[in-house]
Amino acid sequence: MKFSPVSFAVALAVPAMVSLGFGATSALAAEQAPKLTAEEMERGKQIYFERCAGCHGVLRKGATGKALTTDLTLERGFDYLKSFITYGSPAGMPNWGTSGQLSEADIDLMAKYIMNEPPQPPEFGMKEMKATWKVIVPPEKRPTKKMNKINIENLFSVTLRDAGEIALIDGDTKKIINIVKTGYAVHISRLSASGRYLYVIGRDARINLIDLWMEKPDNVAEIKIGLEARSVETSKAKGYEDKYAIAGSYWPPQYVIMNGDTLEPLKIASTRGMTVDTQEFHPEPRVASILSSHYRPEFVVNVKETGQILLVNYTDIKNLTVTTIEAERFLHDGGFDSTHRYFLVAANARDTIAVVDTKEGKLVNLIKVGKTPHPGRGANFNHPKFGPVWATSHLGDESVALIGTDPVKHKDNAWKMVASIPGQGGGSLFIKTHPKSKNLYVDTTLHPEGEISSSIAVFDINNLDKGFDVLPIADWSGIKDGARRVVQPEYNKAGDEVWFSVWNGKTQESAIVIVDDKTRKLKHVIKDKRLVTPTGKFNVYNTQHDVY
Ligand code: DHE
Repeated sequence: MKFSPVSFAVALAVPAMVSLGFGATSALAAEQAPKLTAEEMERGKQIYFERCAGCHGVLRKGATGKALTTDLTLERGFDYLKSFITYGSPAGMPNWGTSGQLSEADIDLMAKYIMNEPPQPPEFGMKEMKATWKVIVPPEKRPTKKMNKINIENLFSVTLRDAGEIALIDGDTKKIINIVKTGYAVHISRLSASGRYLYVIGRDARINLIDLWMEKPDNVAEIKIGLEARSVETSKAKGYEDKYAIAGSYWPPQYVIMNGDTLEPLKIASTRGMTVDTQEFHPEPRVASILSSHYRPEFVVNVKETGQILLVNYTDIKNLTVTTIEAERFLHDGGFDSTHRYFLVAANARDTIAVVDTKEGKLVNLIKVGKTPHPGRGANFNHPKFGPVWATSHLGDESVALIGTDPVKHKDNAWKMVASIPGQGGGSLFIKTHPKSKNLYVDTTLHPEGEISSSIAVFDINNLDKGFDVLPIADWSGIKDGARRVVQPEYNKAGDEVWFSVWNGKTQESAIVIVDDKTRKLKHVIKDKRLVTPTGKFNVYNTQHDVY
């Protein structure tokens, strides 16, 4: 199979074309648009949610993908839209037809569907959340001490994207401990401050709370906090350990603070508001990444379309104090520097990294990097010349950008791009190192060439100018068929091995390949028919302590 699409839309590489007004002329659209039956509308809605909304937005106003409002789609017309969906574009639209992911009939339907006004999805408030909230094992019935012999700190929570599950894998024995049913296409896993509770959020905004102290770790509570979501995090400040969880949604555009051990929803706040640049109202500013400050009792909430970074103080959630930082539009993913004081986040469609001082609660700088930065949580290391740096790779070009992060001993390098080094290619999603490692790994998951998307570039941190070695991870897995995309390096707790997903189609074999960090040689391959489409992997200790 050729480069195959992820609903991602590589379209993250496309500069945003956002029209802020509501779709042109609903009445005109209704007249001109091809008619669809109620059943066809339903199917179109489902496909749009699963494949398109992540990049183009529920209201189709565009962000990381282009706007698809009816003023634009009606003008383009059916044939143009159909061929665009079928073949994709070099700028990043996946080739849904030629990759075999959508049938011709579905593509016909989708071309017609997007010429019709988007149905306005319903709001999702306290009543709706409470109706979905289930406490499966109440806190008083849970273990009072760890009931298993698992080395929890070296456990991995692995997203099984298309199965609607996660796999809990023992990092020491490499054995699957449990497969837990979750929401649709889980996005991330996060840990409570103590490391006992694991929170998992699906794209359908369902959160599962898993208790790692149980004999066999499993779900103890769940809730749906909206219709579409990507982020969840927990309170980490002293005195608030394991107390609160927060989740942000793409639709409705809002975040919710919950009880940490039951997921009971306590407070919902909308993110609708004004954009930081043109100061216009935006009806769908989605919540992208959320981090938990190590310096103050605050959540750092990144609002994509408005470009605001909200510092949400959770000491008094009845009288919520929120510091609104004007950053840059199209905020997406990011992480802390090595001291955990500064937070660096990609405003991807603006080719910018925004830096926030979480101790002072202020914007430090906006730094131009390469085309469409996509750091995941980024990579921190000590550069022999520039001192402590944080690095990001890019979706839109092959560069790896290094930003100086030490304003005390390396003042001249701080909050600047101090170097940009060439990697294997564009289409990179994640970059990773570990405080104990001398290696920097950069994936190229969405690169159009199979050889590049199925391998990893690894740099020697002390000799970055020397270039990189290529590790043929997918070949090492022994899997011959499929796109075999290699995605998201993740270290074990000790920092001496790195786990990579070999991500294939739902009906194909996938694997996890483990590399010995010191020798860069293959150490182990995990294969199991239950490992359906593994993508993100979250080591408990590293996720709990923001080690990256
Ligand atoms: Fe992600 C993180 C959004 C597609 C794997 N992804 C994130 C975060 C956001 C986000 C906002 C940060 C969460 C946080 O830190 O709180 N991702 C989106 C999208 O909107 C997008 C582009 C399209 C979509 O429809 O979802 C998208 N993401 C993907 C994928 O297709 C990936 C590669 C495979 C998958 O499982 O869906 C994918 N995203 C990930 C992973 C992380 C992530 C593994 C966490 C990285 C980490 O190290 O923390």
